[in-house]
Amino acid sequence: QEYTALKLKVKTWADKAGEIINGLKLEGANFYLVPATLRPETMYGQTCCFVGPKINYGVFKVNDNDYFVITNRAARNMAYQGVFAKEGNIEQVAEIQGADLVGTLVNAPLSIHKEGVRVLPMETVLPTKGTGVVTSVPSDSPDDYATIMDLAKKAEYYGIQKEWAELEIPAIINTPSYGDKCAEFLVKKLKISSPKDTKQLEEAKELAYKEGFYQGTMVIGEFKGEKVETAKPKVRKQLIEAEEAFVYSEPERKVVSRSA
Ligand code: ZZB
Repeated sequence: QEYTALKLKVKTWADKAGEIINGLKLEGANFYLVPATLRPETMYGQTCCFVGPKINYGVFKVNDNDYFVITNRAARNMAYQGVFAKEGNIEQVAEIQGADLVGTLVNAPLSIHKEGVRVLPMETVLPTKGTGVVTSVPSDSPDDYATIMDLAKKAEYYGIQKEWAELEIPAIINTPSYGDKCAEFLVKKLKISSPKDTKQLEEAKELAYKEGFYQGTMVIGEFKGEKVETAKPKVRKQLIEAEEAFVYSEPERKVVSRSA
């Protein structure tokens, strides 16, 4: 599986994460949350960044100035992909639980939300996939739409500020069957009422992928008016050239349904 790994630079840490990071005394260092995505063309629509609240994340040294917050498993994969200074070598400087990252403000490349987006909890993040960090695009990902709606509805229960989950969701892609925001359309059509409706969400995701990729047209950004098929590699190339993203591959894994 070949992903685009996106660098979401930390602007301000949530309290608990900040205590851990300050304790490292790495003055002037840059820290990034690094989600892995298959949909670089949707990055204009990022409204938050999800972590699994119970997942343990490592803070890994990339070079003298930069550190990535990802799972240990992802760091081990990256170590053999020329991401870190020394091939095959990982240097972990701290560990932070997902719950302690919630509330951190990060810069999301290309997002319409230039002021940054928040790190929020998502119970269904898989620690065994990608980097364990997920960038949220509620216009085009049914999982993200269902989760963000739930977070806004139960902000207090989740211990977050409601407005963190209420950033504007811009339209990114138009599709003939599902309109401008296919995730919202599909969540309603399949009567999905919670992020725990994993079976329907799996179906919605498949439909959204197919329709978006084969029938979608960009309605935002530099490649507005172009088919998703042609815009996708262009947006990806742009992000990589700007050093805001890099290629991240992971060994093919057995496909296990999320509801299993
Ligand atoms: C942004 C995005 C925008 C995504 C979209 C999807 C969609 P897949 O398809 O299941 O193989 N993802 C990445 N890592 C994880 C994880 N550890 N746990 C849970 N979800 C994860 O997985 C690829 C997508 O699943 C990734 O691409 C990421 O969300 C999420 F409009 O990034 B995506 C119709 C989907 N649309």
